[in-house]
Amino acid sequence: MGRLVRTSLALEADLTERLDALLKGSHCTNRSEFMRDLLRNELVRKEWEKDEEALGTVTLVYAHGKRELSRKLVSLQHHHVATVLAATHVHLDHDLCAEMIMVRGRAAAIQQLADLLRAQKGVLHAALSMSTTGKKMPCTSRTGSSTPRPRSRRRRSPPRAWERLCDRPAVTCRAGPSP
Ligand code: NI
Repeated sequence: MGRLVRTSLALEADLTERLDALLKGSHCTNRSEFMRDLLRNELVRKEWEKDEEALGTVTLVYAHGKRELSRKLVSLQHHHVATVLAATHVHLDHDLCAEMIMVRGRAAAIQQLADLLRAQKGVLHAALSMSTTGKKMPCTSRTGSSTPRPRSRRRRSPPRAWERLCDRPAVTCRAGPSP
């Protein structure tokens, strides 16, 4: 974990009000957490801009009945086997499928694969979620404590919103007709 350094910011009053309004609507409990998240998002954006190794998820919604579409989508993933880590397929209804494809590799290669998948006839929507491998991400605890307490003496506070989300069981598949 990184060493915490206290710093101060000079912001115009109206900008500070906007910051606090954004903070209220977020999962963060204080300005420090909020600023850390903003900075991390900016660092990830820079990693993508510089075409560094990145992590992403491509979400596709498509009509599986479209001629040859399912085969083409699988074929594209096989041709990018160095970057595709895993894929989850969900049958949304009788006609529609969703696929979440987790990808790791150079940012441009991930973007290219997402663009190719999006361009296939029958794909109704495609979204690329850009994330990071975390290798270059400064790491601190969300509570601001840089030294974790021993496990036996650690008091368990009620889980916060983001922790509750992490506790949800992962749903990776739903019963339905095969494409
Ligand atoms: Ni399906």
